[in-house]
This record gives sequence, C-alpha cells and structure tokens, in this order.
Amino acid sequence: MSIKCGFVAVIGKPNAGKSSLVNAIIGEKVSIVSPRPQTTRNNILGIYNSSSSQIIFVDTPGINSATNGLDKYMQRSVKDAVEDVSAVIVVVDITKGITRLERELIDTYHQSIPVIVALSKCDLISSEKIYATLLDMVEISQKCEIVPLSSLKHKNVDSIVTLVEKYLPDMEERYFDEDDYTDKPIKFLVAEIVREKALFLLSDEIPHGIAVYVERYAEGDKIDDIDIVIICEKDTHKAIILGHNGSMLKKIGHTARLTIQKVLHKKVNLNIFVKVKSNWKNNIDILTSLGYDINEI
Ligand SMILES: Nc1nc2c(ncn2[C@@H]2O[C@H](COP(=O)(O)OP(=O)(O)OP(=O)(O)O)[C@@H](O)[C@H]2O)c(=O)[nH]1
Ligand SMILES: [Mg+2]
Repeated sequence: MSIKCGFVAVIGKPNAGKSSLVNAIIGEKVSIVSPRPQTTRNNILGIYNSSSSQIIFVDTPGINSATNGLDKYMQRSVKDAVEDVSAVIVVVDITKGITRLERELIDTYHQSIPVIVALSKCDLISSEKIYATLLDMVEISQKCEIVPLSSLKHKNVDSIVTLVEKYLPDMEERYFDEDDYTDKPIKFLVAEIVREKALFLLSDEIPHGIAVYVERYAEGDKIDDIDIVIICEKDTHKAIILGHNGSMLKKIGHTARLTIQKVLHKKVNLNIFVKVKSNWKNNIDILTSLGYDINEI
C-alpha cells in the first residue's frame, strides 16, 4: 500500500510562530519557543505520522539579514529547507499584519511550489480584525490557501495537515520510523530546552549571545546525569547568567529540569557550567562543534 509522504518547509519572519505551529501539529515539543526573535537556530524536523501519511515539517530560523557566522548559517538553513519540498508554509503573525517581505516571500515561492499561508496568533485579535486581514490578502488568496489559526489554543491547526497531504507524493514507504517525531537526538533537545529557559529568564542582549551543549550524558536506570555547558561572550555576561550566589543559574537549571523530565518521561540531574568564549559566533570550530554544521559561511 502506498503512503502520502514528503517534506514541507515552515518559514517566516522571526517570532512569527513557526516553531509553535510545528509543535502543535506534532503534539510534542520538537522545537523550543520563546517571546524573543531568532529562537530557532537550525532546521529541525517535526515528523507527523498517520496511518496513511508521513509529513516531515522543516522548522527553520526566522528570515533576517545576516551579520555574523551564526546568522549566515541560519539564513543558509532557510534556503536549504525550501529545496526539494512538496510545499512551503509561510507563517505570518496576524497581530503584525502582512508585511512587504512576507508578500515577496509568498510571490517568490508560489512560482515553483504550492504555498500555504498560516496566519498565526489569531487568538490574540478579534474576528473583525482577522476578516480585515483576509480582505487585505484577496490577491494572495487567488494563488494560495490561507489558514487563520492559533497554535496556542490548537485552533485550525489540523487543517494544515489536511491541506498539505494533498500535495505529497505517493511513496512505497516512510522516510522515518512511524514512532519518530524528530530527527534530533536527545542531547540536542536537552541543550535546546536549557537555552529556551535562558531565553525566558535572561534579559537584554545576553540570550542571543549564548549557546548551549551537552558535554556528558550518563544514562541511568532511574535517573540520567547530564553535564551541560552554556557558552557566553563576556565575563560580565557570565556573572549575569550565574546571578547573585548562583541564583539565576539555579533558576535556569530548575525550570529546564522540569521540562526535560516531562519530555523524556524520566528523572534527570543537570549540572550546568558557564564558559566565556568571545566571538564564538564567528568561530567555525566552535559553531561546528555546537552542531551548526558549516562548510562555508
Ligand atoms: N497567543 C499566541 N501566541 C503564540 C502563538 N504562536 C506562537 N505564539 C508566541 O509567539 C512567540 C514566538 O513563537 P515561536 O514559535 O518561538 O516563533 P518562531 O517563528 O519559531 O520564532 P523564531 O524561532 O525566533 O524565528 C512565543 O512567545 C509564542 O508563545 C499563538 O497561536 N497564540
Ligand atoms: Mg522558532
């Protein structure tokens, strides 16, 4: 029996709600989410499985101008994501209205691939405003489907699956195991969850200057013991991440542990270390060791 199977890229401006949408569709925490732009740094697959289909959603970093090595890597990731996909979902934050950049994106991709426009965060505005935005998009509605939705309230999220399925080719078998919901290893998810908590708890420019990786992961019968490193750019940043008597780091560790335990369905012990590596965003060795695989930036 053949099965509908294929890749779909989820693209859009930073903070548009791309990762939230992928998580809502998959029903698992595939990708971290935060109120800060540029939360997602690399392409992350969210794998949707049903008896008749497998849709591989590629969550991508927000589209932005690149200023350093990491930014360039992020923008390359978006370009890679839209190659060889069956459809593209452009996520537009309805509270911001549709911008020129988003209209251009839709126009560009529509020439070669089916485009679905997901209007995110509809729970935050009135139905009159949603209607006004739709009126403003009449021209777009003639070339692609538009889905107003809320990932937070899980409204209309399943329509995306139904729409996407019709663009997928028939395949003999699935690309991934039926039980898989992401391509990323546990170590990546664990490090990302620590970064998510840091994004929430730290203010100003610090969150964008940090990277997180797992240095040691010891699996136990009842509890996993994990060493995690947070890299930051300056000594002053390290002091803020540690907080008074280590209070901030404790808070990051505590909230991260609770989420990680929920995701893994297992107890974990986190040991978090903070290291300063100035200019790491332009250091190819560090970027590569962090998993931001870069051949040329
Ligand atoms: N109220 C509401 N908030 C949402 C919804 N979807 C996303 N958000 C919020 O919008 C913010 C950004 O969401 P993300 O999913 O991280 O956005 P993103 O497009 O992946 O952002 P980047 O990875 O930075 O490009 C977070 O604070 C989310 O909680 C929604 O449907 N309703
Ligand atoms: Mg994201």
